[in-house]
Amino acid sequence: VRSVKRLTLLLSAVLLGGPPAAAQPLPPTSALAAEAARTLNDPIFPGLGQLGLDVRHYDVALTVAEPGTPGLSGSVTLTLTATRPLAEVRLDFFGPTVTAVRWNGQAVPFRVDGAAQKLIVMPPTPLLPGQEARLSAEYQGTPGVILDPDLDLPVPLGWQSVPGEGPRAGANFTLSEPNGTHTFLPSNDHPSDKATFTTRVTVPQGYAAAASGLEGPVVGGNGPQTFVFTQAQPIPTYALAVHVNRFERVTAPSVPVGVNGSPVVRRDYFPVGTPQGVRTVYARTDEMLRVLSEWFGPYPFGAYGVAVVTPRLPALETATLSTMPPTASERTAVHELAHQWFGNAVTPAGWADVWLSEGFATYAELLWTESQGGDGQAVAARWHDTLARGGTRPLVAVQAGQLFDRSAYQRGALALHALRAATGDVAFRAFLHAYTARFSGSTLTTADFLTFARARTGPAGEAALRPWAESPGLPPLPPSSSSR
Ligand code: LEU
Repeated sequence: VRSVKRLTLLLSAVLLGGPPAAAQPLPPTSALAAEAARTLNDPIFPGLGQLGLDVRHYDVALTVAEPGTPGLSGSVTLTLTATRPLAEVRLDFFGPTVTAVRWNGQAVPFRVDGAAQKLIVMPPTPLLPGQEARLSAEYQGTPGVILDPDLDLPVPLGWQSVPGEGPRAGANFTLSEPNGTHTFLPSNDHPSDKATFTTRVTVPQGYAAAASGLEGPVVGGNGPQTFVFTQAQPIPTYALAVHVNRFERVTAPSVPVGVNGSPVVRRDYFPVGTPQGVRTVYARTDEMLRVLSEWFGPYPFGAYGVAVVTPRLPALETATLSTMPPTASERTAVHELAHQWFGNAVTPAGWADVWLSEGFATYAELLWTESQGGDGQAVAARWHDTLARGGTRPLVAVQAGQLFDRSAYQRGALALHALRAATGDVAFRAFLHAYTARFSGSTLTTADFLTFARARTGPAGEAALRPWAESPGLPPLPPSSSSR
């Protein structure tokens, strides 16, 4: 499987135009460990983030002058606070050349450490806990390419460029999970530091931009136009969507499944010429929103839809606007929608806990199957079979190659199936509602999850989860939960 993935990786690099000439090959994530003393010390990605830094908001402006080519110019203003005194701010950045940095409007010294993938900024005085500062950075050129050999993913991460070909227009988009956002945006690029975003994207006439959040009025007339989006609820950095393409924006009536029944704006973006068969996969998004919000609680954001891309990459649950390859199935559509609750609203505190995203999103596939009259227990049995044949591990990942493996997905889902079998459907549903109400907008670890499960479902619920969380072997298939 590995060599097939390696080949796909090479192929997709070629299809995407390959790494830009200026990009340096990356050291493995393990080589960035020296940085760890000052970072968040994520056991999987020790180089990411800065200890004590809390980014509240990113106000991002990107200009894409030639869609389909990698170049961009950007400017971002971060609203910062700190939980410990910071004499310097060390943002993750593996992006274009930085031309200016300002601190509360005043030019300040900075340097770029390419090996550590950091933009290091020296404020006039240390940032102290309780203070707020605005850090602005301007940059221009070619984003870096993260092709991490430790990470078993068939795609270079971060800012993607797809050259035009025949009738197909050139396009750009983000595909950043887990650590690609800092190829195009100086950021505290770790899921434990969620933030809100304003994203302004300027594109040539005839193109459209799409990004996470609610769309504001388009600015500009003849010539370049600026599309503006507001993501008002905090999200992890990897979940920021930015898309540039010749798009058809297809709207549908909003669906009243938000907090207190508030309307969820519905819009999908299809590249001009997207075949009907690709669009059909999203024909039942409204019903998916209803089914999943009954299980999980109110939909956590103000909008939902998909942006379809042309390369055959993995799908990604970018916030409010999932990024979908043309090959995605209805099952994938449900999976990415479920990630809006689990991943984007309720976020794992570190990469080791990524099953809290993938296990829940995978379980949503079973819930959808049942809602359509299908046999959920048969789905669970297939997952169990896959794990029995292919091997498995405890839920907390210990290396990068495990982040998106079948244990994160199927074993994580079976842990929830076990909790449901132990508690019955009514209590399981109540648990899920309480869980999203408690952790929406914040982050948690696997230990926090087990503590919360015990508090809500008692020792029986926790006892059902423990072997899935901790046993090196494969626990038995949980029985079907009759509607108790
Ligand atoms: N989170 C994605 C998913 O929905 C996977 C990622 C590696 C692109 O499965």
